[in-house]
Amino acid sequence: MAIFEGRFTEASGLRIAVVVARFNDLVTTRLLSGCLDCLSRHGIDVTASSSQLDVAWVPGSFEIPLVAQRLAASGRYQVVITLGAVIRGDTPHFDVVVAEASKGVAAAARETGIPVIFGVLTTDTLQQALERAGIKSNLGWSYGLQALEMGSLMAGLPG
Ligand code: INI
Repeated sequence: MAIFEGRFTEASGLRIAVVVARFNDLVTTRLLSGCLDCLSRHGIDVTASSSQLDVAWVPGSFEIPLVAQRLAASGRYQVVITLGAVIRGDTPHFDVVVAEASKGVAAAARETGIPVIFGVLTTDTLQQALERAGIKSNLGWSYGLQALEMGSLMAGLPG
């Protein structure tokens, strides 16, 4: 019997792309900072001269899937992380943006075979989003961890 599970200690060989939405950048810049802190503490070079990490900015969460798919298909990265914040209170078309972002991210992963981490916060208020982006905890850190786990897991799977 084989048991497949990702490790967090073999990150040095990974190349990672992060796609971040500028919309609600009060929240998304904090998610990015938590994510980079996690990656850095697990051995990823997150400095400006890094050849292991690239960051792509998109206007909003709606645009995340297109860019995530392009980067995943490039062959350069083993994992793509997406970061965004969609806040219901301020967004009449909340459901449309969230549905497109989530379905698009899932499709990008399936169609390329590269894990694409869904790091788009969906909350009712800006306060809730900020609480999850550093005021209480920072989910950006968790998304970084999930990326490391999936990168390692996929590398160990057959096929
Ligand atoms: N994009 C977000 O990432 N979060 C939001 O809360 C949001 N609101 O409120 O509308 C949002 N809209 C922009 C959207 O993602 C696209 O950038 C825009 O529609 C252009 O395609």
